[in-house]
Amino acid sequence: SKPHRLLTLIFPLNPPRAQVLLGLKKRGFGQNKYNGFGGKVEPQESISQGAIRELTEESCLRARSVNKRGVLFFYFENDPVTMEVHVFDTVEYEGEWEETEEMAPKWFGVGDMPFDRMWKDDERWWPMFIRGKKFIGRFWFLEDQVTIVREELAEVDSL
Ligand code: 6U4
Ligand code: NA
Ligand code: NA
Repeated sequence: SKPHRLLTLIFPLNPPRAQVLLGLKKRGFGQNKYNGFGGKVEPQESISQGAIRELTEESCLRARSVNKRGVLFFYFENDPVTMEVHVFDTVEYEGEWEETEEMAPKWFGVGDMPFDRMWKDDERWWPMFIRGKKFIGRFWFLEDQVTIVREELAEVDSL
């Protein structure tokens, strides 16, 4: 079977869900892009525990609860690795956000997203995300990590 990487992606929303905290990624995969917070799920933790841990490592916020919002699969030309990214939001979190080694956080209006500085798939599923829907998507990228050559995206009732 092909290698498979399990990842998390979590978006802190302010209580009326009008704003979202994104991080400008300072290193590694997706460097110089704005994104939610997240990373690899570790063997001893659940997926939601991984999302909570990564949020704290990358933004210093501590989530008290998280909501499952979507699952995204990414395939890259000439790369056998499938990325399976579990997307969450949180409206219950504590602490003050801080810049970390990996991320420089910044609040954005949910209708005023920096899509030209984000992964290309984000503008496809973000409308579902802000309408409170759950979704499953699959995106096939060229090696340039910009061009999407095929996509499947659907709202779902449960994940
Ligand atoms: P380390 O090695 O600890 O720095 P780690 O934090 O475990 O890495 P990282 O930062 O490489 O993992 O995780 C990649 C992050 O990028 C995850 O949050 C998932 C996210 N991601 C990957 N492809 C994406 C895409 N096409 N669209 C998107 N987020 C993506 O919105
Ligand atoms: Na990360
Ligand atoms: Na990590």
